[in-house]
Amino acid sequence: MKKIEVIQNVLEANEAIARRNRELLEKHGILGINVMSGPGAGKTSLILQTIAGLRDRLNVAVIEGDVASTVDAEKVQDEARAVVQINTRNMPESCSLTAAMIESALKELPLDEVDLVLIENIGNLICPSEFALGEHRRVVISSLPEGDDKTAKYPLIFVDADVVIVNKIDLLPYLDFDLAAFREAVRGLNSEALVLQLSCKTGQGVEEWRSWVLEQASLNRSGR
Ligand SMILES: Nc1nc2c(ncn2[C@@H]2O[C@H](COP(=O)(O)OP(=O)(O)OP(=O)(O)O)[C@@H](O)[C@H]2O)c(=O)[nH]1
Ligand SMILES: [Mg+2]
Repeated sequence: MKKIEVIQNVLEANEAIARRNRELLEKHGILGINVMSGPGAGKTSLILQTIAGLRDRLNVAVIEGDVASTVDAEKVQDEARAVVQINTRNMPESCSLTAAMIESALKELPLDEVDLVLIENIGNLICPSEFALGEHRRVVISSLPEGDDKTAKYPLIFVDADVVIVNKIDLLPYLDFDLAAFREAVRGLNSEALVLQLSCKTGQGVEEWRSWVLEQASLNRSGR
């Protein structure tokens, strides 16, 4: 019982900070999107594709989460309006970003000059589903080489997603990935989620994703 109480307390404390983060974002009219996936599914690639196509319309800041290294922050630093790297290696929660980490990162960003904050979460499909960050929207990327059974193995992360992206669609001819079964499984867990098939490599489907982001930014500005 004690252990359960402790976990409950950690998550409640996280929720309180997440609410503060969200209020801060809203004060500045910023949309926050939490990008989650297993390692290597394409989070950084999607962030780069998003900035590349929306640069003229939105000022984008990026918060990069990784256990170690600044590899991803270096990839986006020339493209984003601002970038902050969080390394979770020595933190109590190393397998997910937490609201407290985002609170610290937001202090480093020029919030008055930003319309969209893209948060790249730690690459795994388990812990990030537990920790609210104060984001407005949650995106989960599943990529073809991972296999079409991720919904069955890691259902929780799909339940709260606003968008599920099936990335690396360019690899479809080479892999046994049952797209119809995957879509059906997502729908079984979360009937509201938008499912988008795309390739960050070829750009296929990326415009639809960018349109969704623009639409969400405009809904956010009008307070919805
Ligand atoms: N063929 C193909 N490769 C892709 C696509 N998107 C990303 N990749 C490649 O997949 C690898 C991982 O992509 P990243 O964007 O770094 O993935 P990530 O989710 O940020 O990875 P971590 O931060 O390590 O968890 C890179 O070699 C990318 O070039 C795609 O649509 N098609
Ligand atoms: Mg990455």
